[in-house]
Amino acid sequence: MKKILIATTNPGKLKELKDHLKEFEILSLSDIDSVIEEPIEDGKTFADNSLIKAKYYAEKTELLTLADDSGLCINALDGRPGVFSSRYADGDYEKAHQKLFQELADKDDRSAYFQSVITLYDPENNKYEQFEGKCQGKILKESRGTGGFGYDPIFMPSGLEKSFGECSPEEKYKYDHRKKAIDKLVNCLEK
Ligand code: ITT
Repeated sequence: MKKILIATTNPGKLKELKDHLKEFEILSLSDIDSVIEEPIEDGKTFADNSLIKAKYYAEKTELLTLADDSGLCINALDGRPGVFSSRYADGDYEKAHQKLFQELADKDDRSAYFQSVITLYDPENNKYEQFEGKCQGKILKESRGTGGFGYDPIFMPSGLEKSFGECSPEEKYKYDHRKKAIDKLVNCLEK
């Protein structure tokens, strides 16, 4: 069975990625003996930051490593918070939701999308592949539900009449960006 390190410090992402990769032997950062300092994510795009993380942890651990860089892009805010989604929240998502409601208060266009770029980095051959997934939808006027993580309670995907925060994990996986990227990765590994 292929062994893959999922290099994320985000427990919500880790849970979802584990759900999608049941046929692989999965390690997470907590399974690594030494504590590894987090890399600096100074890329301009999701693809840049995804590669920075995957390469960094792969070289530190010498394991086949998967990293996800993702975020919420809001059209009326020129794609913000985008690659800064985690930094925009700074650990307080309740506050981040309220800040976004304020920023969107005078905007008619509430369309937005989640994007994920997953990198699988092989340190033995210094090779990597990237896989992308997007989920279109809109930002609600109030938080709904307590499921998921991050921006899930304020995002309603196109085709559903509820927020990701109101969805079961299985419902979210029918629509979400990360599952789309993972499907492409699994397809590639099976070939
Ligand atoms: P790692 O870099 O260690 O993986 P992180 O949380 O900092 O953890 P990112 O830099 O990729 O990861 O930031 C992703 C941000 O986008 C973070 O604020 C998430 O909460 C948010 N996000 C990404 N996917 C999401 C999803 O499916 N539902 C809700 N929020 C999501």
